[in-house]
Amino acid sequence: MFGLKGDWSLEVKERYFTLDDYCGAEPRWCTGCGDHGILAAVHRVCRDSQVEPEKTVAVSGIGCSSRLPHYMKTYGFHGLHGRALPVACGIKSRRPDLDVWVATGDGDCFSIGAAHWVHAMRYNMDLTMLVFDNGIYGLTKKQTSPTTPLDVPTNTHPSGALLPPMNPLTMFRTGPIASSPTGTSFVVPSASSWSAVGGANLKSPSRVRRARSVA
Ligand SMILES: Cc1ncc(C[n+]2csc(CCOP(=O)(O)OP(=O)(O)O)c2C)c(N)n1
Ligand code: SF4
Repeated sequence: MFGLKGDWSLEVKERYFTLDDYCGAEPRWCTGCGDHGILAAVHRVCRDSQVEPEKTVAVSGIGCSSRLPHYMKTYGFHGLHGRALPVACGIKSRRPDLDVWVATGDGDCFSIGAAHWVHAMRYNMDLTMLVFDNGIYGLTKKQTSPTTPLDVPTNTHPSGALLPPMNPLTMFRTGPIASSPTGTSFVVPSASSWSAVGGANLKSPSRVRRARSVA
């Protein structure tokens, strides 16, 4: 006859997640890239909040910053340039129980993805959007982005940008700029705790922007 053995239990064992439970592949960013600090902060926030890795999704567009989903041991979607937010909103609308992170660059978000960004703000879903703002197109090696300062020569504007840089914080609902790894550790947890689109514009120095213009 069938029967439950005395030592069987249907209770789920309590789990404690360490940083290793959130760390994915070895990052391929350049040594000294500011993106390393942002990734470390994201791992720490996940560990501190003890959100289940299987209930976490990292979504991105295209760019150096958009490699983040590969570096998370969670679900992930590395999408198309500028299109991280529509994918993230789609996931969140069907699965509101998931913790959704969006990694995007200043080019990805404020240039090609500008329209999506505005409408994601209108939908105002409970997700965390991190803009890795290095003021340049990093992956494609130094073209002007919407946040490139006027005096920075680039491949597309060797004499400096034509337009003054936009200030994304005038369009976010809230969120301070972090300019150092210490600041990043402060801003990323606050962005992730907002019950709306928690947006953080994170200064992330790129080696490409410091490199001599190759125009
Ligand atoms: C539709 C489309 N247009 C252009 C590109 C080329 N492209 C890839 S990444 C990128 C810009 C990346 O800059 P940013 O979003 O600031 O990210 P970063 O690499 O600096 O982190 C561009 C123009 C592309 N992949 N797809
Ligand atoms: S090119 Fe710039 S943004 Fe890309 S990994 Fe290197 S330092 Fe980082």
